[in-house]
Amino acid sequence: MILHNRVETLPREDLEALQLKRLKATVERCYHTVGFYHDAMDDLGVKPHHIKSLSDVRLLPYTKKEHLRENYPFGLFAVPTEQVVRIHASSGTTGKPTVVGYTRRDIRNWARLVARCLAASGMRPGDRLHNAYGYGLFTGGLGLHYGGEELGVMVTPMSGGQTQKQIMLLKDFAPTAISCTPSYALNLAEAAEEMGVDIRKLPLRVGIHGAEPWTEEMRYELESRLGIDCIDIYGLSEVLGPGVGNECIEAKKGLHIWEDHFLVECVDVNSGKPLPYGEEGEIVFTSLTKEAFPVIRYRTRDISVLNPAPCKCGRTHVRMSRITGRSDDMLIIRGVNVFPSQVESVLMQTETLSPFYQIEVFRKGSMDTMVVNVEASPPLMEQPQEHRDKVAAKVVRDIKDFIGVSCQVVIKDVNEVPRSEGKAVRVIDHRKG
Ligand code: DLL
Repeated sequence: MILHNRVETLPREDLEALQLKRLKATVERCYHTVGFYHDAMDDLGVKPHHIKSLSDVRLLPYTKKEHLRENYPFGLFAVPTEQVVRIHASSGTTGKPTVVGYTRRDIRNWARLVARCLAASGMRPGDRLHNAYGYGLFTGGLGLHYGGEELGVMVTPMSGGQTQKQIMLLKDFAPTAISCTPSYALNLAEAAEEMGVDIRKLPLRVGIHGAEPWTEEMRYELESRLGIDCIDIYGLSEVLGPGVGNECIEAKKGLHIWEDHFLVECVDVNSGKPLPYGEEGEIVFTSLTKEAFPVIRYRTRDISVLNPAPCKCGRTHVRMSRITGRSDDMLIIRGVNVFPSQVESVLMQTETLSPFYQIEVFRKGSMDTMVVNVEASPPLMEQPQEHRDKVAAKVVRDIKDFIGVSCQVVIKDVNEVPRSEGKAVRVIDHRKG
């Protein structure tokens, strides 16, 4: 195992003692410095001294995205803005973005955490990282950038877009690792093939992919087309940015949450009731070390399962399964809950289809219709329409069997589904006007 920090293999007892010490300090500070937390705790009649064990976190109020919006832009900062050295913000498709801040120490901790992610992904000092996450308000670009430098790797700050230039630099700079969203990795794979560049023959060894849901099937696709190990990295700007958790290359089975910096819970999406390990629910984080923007019980809306079983890599930190999706991205089609990742799974098991897809949802009268647009693979393109219709009918059946919803499947020609340069837009919901 390539370990970047001994804390990753601490016995649980010691790790939990460290968490408790940090939790008490965080709650104390939030209560006394952030009006929102002070009022929310007073409303529940809970004081910092009530936190005596880790499970007492359940006494604390939840924080939700709307609370960030209500306190826009700096209302939840726990330090004076003079101590804030960096701001990031969520893309916020509607209304105001959510703003987060970092002190100098937060930036250092963040870099160290991302360095741990890169090390867990199999990287080591001396590697070269081609960083194709977007730079700017989005945390992906700068997050991976500082983490790479912290680990001691040569970082190319490529950002997203300029796909052909990316391929040229992948050839010329000979990076051993690439970081980008899985959907952009697929876009790059396709572009390289079109340009006659075989990425599998380049020194590239590992891909660090996250910022959007993706499936095991997508991992196999990327690994075989790029000839690399593809590793899942997780995070969200409200809690840190990338680097809250990462898979280990040894197991590639769930993301180790860096529990020395975050207390993680899984709760029922509707009732908010804490769930035992192994049950699927919404992931909730409390930050344990953040200075400028600590969060208490932040409801991520990300759906997953926590697994405390020991991992073959030797890390003792709990693992979170691949995110199925966000509760707010879940489509309800005639009463059936559908995550785009479930549709992805089915499509990617159909060999004659290419992995480029987009889902549209329409409402006609009171009837919801889900249309799955997916591109044909080149061999299918050569076949008569009749053959395509047969493939489409099979996918309709498979989606009905595996997900339980009836839908329409439209098989498109190459390049008819938009290519992603960052987070893919998987769903266009025409019901939302
Ligand atoms: O996406 C941070 C990030 C950048 C993570 C680069 C990984 C790599 P936000 O823009 O705030 O931050 O979006 C956070 O993206 O709540 C999840 O819904 C989703 N997400 C992030 N990582 C994963 C992942 C960044 N590995 C939101 N799998 C989160 C599935 C992910 N979804």
